[in-house]
Amino acid sequence: MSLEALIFDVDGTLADTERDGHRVAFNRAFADAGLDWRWTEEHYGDLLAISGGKERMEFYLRDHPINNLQATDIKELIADLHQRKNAYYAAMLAQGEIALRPGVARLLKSAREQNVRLAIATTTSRPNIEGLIRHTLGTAALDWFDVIATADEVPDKKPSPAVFHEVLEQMSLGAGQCIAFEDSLNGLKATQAAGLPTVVTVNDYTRHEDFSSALLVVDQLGDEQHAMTVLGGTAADCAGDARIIDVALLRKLLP
Ligand code: XBP
Ligand code: MG
Repeated sequence: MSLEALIFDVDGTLADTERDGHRVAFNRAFADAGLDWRWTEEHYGDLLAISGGKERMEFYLRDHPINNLQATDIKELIADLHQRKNAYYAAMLAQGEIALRPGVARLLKSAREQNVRLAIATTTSRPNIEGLIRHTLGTAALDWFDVIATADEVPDKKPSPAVFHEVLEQMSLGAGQCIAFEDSLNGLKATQAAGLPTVVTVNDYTRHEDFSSALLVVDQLGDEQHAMTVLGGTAADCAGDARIIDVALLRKLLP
């Protein structure tokens, strides 16, 4: 099958947004709201098993109940905290505090040059992904993506494949014509449920997860300064001693 499109996850894949981005912003929102909640780097790693910032807070609230909070107020509280969190996160993006991972800009640009289409499939909110692209690649880069599907349009979050189904439908492509990029097990479960061959770029929060059924597992996409290390995957042998993931290698990997 010929390679027509690359579909990227955002958090943890395009950029390491979680530990020093969303987590810090959540803690600032909690402090603003007068809550004594504080998510440490380590505990946040466990909380990432829950996809979606609102769902993550709802999950945490179950073990950290707030006195006199009525069930009907919970939704309002979570929405307020999430809005505050995203405002702090947007400010961090605008300050240039969050960079793309090595090789991401390179691969996006070379895919475009070779007429391989681009899309984004994420469980984060639309302003978060648009802010990330705008403040790393520039506003014009938003047009590089044929589809940007977010939790705002697809509330059914990973590991549900819904967001990938949405992307494939909007692009009029079959799963076998695309390669997805993910960093987490929830992400891989979602891509595989949609039938998408997947390259996993692990990060510190996810490198212990079992990605053996992915097409390729690497520590990063790699660039001139940072050669990637192949960690596993069903097509690991095809990668040979490649230093970076480029379109030629992706074409070779595609089953
Ligand atoms: C990312 C998420 C998001 C972010 C925070 O998962 O689960 O919840 O942590 O963003 P993925 P929001 O990388 O699989 O897309 O607060 O907007 O949910
Ligand atoms: Mg992710």
